[in-house]
Amino acid sequence: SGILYPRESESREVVSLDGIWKFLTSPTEDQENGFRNKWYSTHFEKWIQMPVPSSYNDVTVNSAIRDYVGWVWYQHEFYVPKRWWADKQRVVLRFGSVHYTAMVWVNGKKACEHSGGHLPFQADITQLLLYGTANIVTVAVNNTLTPTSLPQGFIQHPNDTSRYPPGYILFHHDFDFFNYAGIHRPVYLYTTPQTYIDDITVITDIDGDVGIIKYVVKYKNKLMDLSSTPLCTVTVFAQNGTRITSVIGLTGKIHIPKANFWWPYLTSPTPGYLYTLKIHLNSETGDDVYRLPIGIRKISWNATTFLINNVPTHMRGFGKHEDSNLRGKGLDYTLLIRDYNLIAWLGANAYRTSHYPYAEEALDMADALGIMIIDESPACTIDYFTDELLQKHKAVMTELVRRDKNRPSVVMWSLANEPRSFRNESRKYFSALVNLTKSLDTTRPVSFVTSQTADTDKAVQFMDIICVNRYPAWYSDSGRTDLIQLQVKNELAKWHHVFNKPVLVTEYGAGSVIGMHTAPSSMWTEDYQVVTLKEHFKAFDALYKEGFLIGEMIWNFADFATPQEYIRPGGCKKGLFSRERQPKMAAHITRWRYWTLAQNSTNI
Ligand code: E9O
Repeated sequence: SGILYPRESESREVVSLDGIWKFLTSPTEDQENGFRNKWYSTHFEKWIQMPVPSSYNDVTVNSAIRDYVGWVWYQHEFYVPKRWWADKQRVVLRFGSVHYTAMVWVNGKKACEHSGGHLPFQADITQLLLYGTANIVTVAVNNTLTPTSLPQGFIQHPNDTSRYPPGYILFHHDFDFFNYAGIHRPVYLYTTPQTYIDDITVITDIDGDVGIIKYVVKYKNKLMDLSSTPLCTVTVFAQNGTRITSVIGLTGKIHIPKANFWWPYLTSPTPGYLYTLKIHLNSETGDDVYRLPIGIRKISWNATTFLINNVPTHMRGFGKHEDSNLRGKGLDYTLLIRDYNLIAWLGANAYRTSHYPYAEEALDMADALGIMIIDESPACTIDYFTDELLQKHKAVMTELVRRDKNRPSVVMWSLANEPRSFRNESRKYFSALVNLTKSLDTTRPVSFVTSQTADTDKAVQFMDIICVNRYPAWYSDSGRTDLIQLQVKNELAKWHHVFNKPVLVTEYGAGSVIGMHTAPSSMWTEDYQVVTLKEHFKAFDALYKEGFLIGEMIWNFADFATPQEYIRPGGCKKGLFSRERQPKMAAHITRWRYWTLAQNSTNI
């Protein structure tokens, strides 16, 4: 089945279930309590209030909730119009994401379950609903990560009773961001008719100034058998709403003469140009209409260059996180728009969804503004490569491509961040994963992000583009900013010469505590972060002349929360912006550089 974003139309209604839900945690030592006592079949007796969407961790003042590991429970009451039943509507309950494992009941009956904290899931709940009285939805959420989850996490039960009370749980993971949990993204109810558009796949291409749209529409039919195939009409509208052309058929190819192509930010006066594809399905059970925004563009690459619409393109950007004060990883529209305002202010044209798939609402903005996205799976820092993990990883890539395949902003798939790809087992593992991903999508490059070296990495050979994280003068040769140029130039050149592929720097940078200054610069000051970036800029300029560097991404867009550790002064401080999204000195020099690069680029 498909997982189209819920959109209102003349045949579909969308109702948001976001708001304040009831919330409680299971007793730490009795995780089965809620299941045994069927908390999903009655109103919660005791609860606190919890916003949805949001992480639950930082909303209260209780460290037991912030640091909770195990099952928490959410509950909410809602009504649906009686006419949905009368009109024989199919009703779907859809979660944008719940971290990490979720079980959902509607009126005491199991509706669905899902594991994986960053991708949508849904269930047809038509038969579970009560039409004319209150409905209750209950969601049990478990944030525990295991050796076979993506990302991996590890639970320990220490048995040294002189240091830990009996039953004490220690939880750790090898990635540095806080494992926020809860109902992180919007919850929607939406309706469709009995025969409905289930999925749409769009692939675009260009030929001179002609845009080519190839599409496939899949429909499903709920109850009775249809005696004839539904009629599918596809109409293309320009961004200003003008109707351009219509074709008929569940699959087809549309030519748009003198098309407005989708261009990255600052390479055209109309970056992120979107057409609308209106799909109209007419069957004996009625009409279904779905409107999909699409961008017409072509991606290509060779041994040195990455091209959008046949124009060599450099990425200027950073890695990000879904992270903010109080909300944790919960979607927040104010934060979302603030971030895109800052991205535009910087003159950036790209970012990586480090280290998991981001909210669909965030990618909508990238589509519309022309921000290129490296769409990353949640496989951060995987250490052990087992068959079981590979099966999970394949399933996640399948879900990710299914969700994001039609997005013009998504220009590359990232299978993982910093896996231990010096291990021999990583060879077979990633070769299988690359093959799977390429079988799902032939139009985008597939890669992963390595922190190994050209000599030790066993899996980078399967990737289309070499993505490297490097921290000279921070994690190695700390304090020695005078070495940055030499090391960056030599290292990146080596990657290219060994593998004969384009190279992208996906992480570099330094931590700075906002407001801290020294002269000469020293680690953790804003001055040091500025010097670190400037030295990299000089190295990159030299490498652009050699022709194989396709972009630069700073770690990180903004400061973010980490577990409490003595090496982290209140979180990761490598942000260009503070966690409150105010600029550090480094943001200003990055802005100067990115606008200069944009103006010098050949395709402006
Ligand atoms: C992943 C990112 O999420 N990369 C880490 C970042 C960090 O600062 C983290 O926030 O912890 C850096 C990995 C460093 C790899 C460089 C290897 C060179 C060592 C000699």
